[in-house]
Amino acid sequence: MKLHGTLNSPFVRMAMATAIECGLASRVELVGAGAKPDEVNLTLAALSPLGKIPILETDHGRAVFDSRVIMEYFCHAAGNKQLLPDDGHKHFHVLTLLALAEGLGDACVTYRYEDFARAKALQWPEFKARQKTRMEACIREMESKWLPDLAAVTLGSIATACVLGYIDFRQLLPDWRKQHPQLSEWQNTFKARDAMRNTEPNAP
Ligand SMILES: N[C@@H](CCC(=O)N[C@@H](CS)C(=O)NCC(=O)O)C(=O)O
Repeated sequence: MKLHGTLNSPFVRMAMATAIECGLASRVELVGAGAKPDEVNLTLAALSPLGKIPILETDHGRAVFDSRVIMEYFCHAAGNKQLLPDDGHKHFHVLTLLALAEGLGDACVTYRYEDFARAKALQWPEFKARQKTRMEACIREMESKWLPDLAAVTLGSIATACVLGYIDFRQLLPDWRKQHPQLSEWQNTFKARDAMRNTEPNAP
């Protein structure tokens, strides 16, 4: 299987970390590079009209996207029932935590595009501020409501750890660790896992 993207993307990282947690690392080759928000990447566009990373090209030549579907695909391929339990209540709880982390990731990447990729004179300060407010609200909620769920290794906790790692990597919220010491401690413990150590972001 080929996973298109770069580990600098929190969405690619969570997909790759899931492959490792599922014992599929040797079957997944990471290929390609980043995707720019203002350019069509022809390789990606041939696989998905969205042209966003990650995209998984399966051994059967099919394209699977987006990150949350790829993560579920890996669990299915490995027969892993721990990362996304079948049981209805737990299943939707894990998916809700995953949606929270993915939503935080979307706000982070949107903020970064506006802040870093767009010319300063064209930036929309209210839009940037709204992304920051959303990021802060998600982190607050993760610490106040989700720590018991984060204690288990699931698709939700993997995604949360990857997105918090992205916030550090891009220095988006310099004070989040000070403001949320329990979540910070959780992330420090989680990032020592092999799946996290082997998927560190690696470029500027
Ligand atoms: N919902 C998507 C989001 C993926 C996403 O936003 N990827 C970014 C990189 S971090 C991307 O491909 N951006 C290129 C673009 O917006 O055109 C997922 O979970 O896979």
